[in-house]
Amino acid sequence: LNRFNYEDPFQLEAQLSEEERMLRDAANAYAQDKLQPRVIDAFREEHSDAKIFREMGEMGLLGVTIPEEYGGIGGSYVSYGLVAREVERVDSGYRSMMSVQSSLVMYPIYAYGSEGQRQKYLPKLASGEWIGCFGLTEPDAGSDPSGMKTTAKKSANGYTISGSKMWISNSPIADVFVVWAKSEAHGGKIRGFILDKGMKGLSAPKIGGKLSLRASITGEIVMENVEVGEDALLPNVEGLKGPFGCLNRARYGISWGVLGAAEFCMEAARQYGLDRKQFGKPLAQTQLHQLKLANMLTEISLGLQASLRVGRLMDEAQAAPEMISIIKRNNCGKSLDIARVSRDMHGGNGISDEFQIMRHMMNLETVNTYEGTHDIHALIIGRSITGLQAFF
Ligand code: TGC
Ligand code: FAD
Repeated sequence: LNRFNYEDPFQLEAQLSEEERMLRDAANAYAQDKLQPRVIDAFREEHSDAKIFREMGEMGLLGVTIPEEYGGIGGSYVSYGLVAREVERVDSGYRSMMSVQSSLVMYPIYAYGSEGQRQKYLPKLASGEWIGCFGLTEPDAGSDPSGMKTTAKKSANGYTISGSKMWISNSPIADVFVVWAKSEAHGGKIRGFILDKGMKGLSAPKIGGKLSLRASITGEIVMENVEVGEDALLPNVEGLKGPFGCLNRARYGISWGVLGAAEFCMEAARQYGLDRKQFGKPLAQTQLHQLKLANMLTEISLGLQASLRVGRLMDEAQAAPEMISIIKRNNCGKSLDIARVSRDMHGGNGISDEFQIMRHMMNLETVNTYEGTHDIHALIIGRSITGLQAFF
């Protein structure tokens, strides 16, 4: 009989290349040595440490899939997913900082930008010297970004951008703002613009009082007649496929990331059940405890295999957006359930931040909502099954 290892149920390890394993191990060491010791206080105090971008940059964790000539490491999408899993094993907020920078700021500049824009922005974003944010969502346009009100009007030297964005990760500390607006000069089509911190009329107030992702700063982007040159326009994409092309990558990374958080919650429940005795025996020796662990392990292992498969297809340029919707939706929803059950299995201790489960649980509430809510991804999948769109 072959031996079963609950820590690697389907032998994922054997399905990775040597290069992928090395980057994963480096990300794990960084996350455990440098992020884990500060996360409890950061979450408690709602403190986002901007130094983390530099640290991640030094480790090669920003823009993993971006070619080396622009400061990335030219890694595979599977490598990117493995990094997300290791960072989110510590905290979804730290993974959020990394994935916004990589998939939502560096990717569009790389994929849709001019050579000048690539040279100007990518190396400094890769090193973490500059922090980026991505403005799509607005106060009145969340699940339906086509309803955005932000506009770009042609001006003498470029464009005048007006509008506001809501719930934007990193925005209060950002140097670089990738913002999507309806451009009058392009027939009202959605276009991407790169704005720089300090531009007249541009501000990014912090949104306080979040009970989730407290280690990752979130804000608005307020644009009051911001004047930009022609060189601020991302020249090579128009329409919603611009932002969606970025979201495909970020959603894929999230599908791996949340499983890191789920793995943490499962391992904590396992250990707690082995250590804690009630009714004269370890909790882990009860049927209910084992059933919950078995459910967790099953969902985590299936989710990892699915993300690996989609990652390999992305590396072959064969992945469809609906595949990404399946893994984003499934893995977020299942990880949130796992965190909630693990919280319960810890009894009273489960509500203490020292045990860290409830922080993951609260974080995963956001991750289940952003980048397309659980329900929105169901509608994307449903549209492909029936051929009928049910959004409006
Ligand atoms: P629809 O008519 O379906 O499509 C419009 C155009 O876009 C193209 N397209 C895609 N292209 C690439 N990838 C995809 N996944 C694409 N999906 C659609 C499509 O082909 C079409 O192109 P064209 O050339 O024909 O114009 O658009 P719709 O308005 O009906 O879409 C509906 C819906 C609900 C699917 C979409 O609006 C949606 O996904 N809504 C969710 C919004 C969302 O995910 N927002 C995320 C904001 S960013 C964020 O949350 C960051 S959190 C960061 C962190 O901290 O990690
Ligand atoms: P709504 O769209 O108003 O949805 C409310 C509810 O209605 C949801 O349950 C939804 O599933 C449901 N619903 C909506 N439409 C339908 C329908 N047709 N049928 C059935 N149910 C429906 N955005 C960015 O652009 N950049 C960022 O960096 C970013 N970071 C974020 C960070 C945090 C901490 C948070 C909380 C959000 C962030 N977002 C960001 C925004 C995020 O993408 C949106 O919150 C998300 O897309 C949902 O939009 P909404 O909040 O307006 O909810």
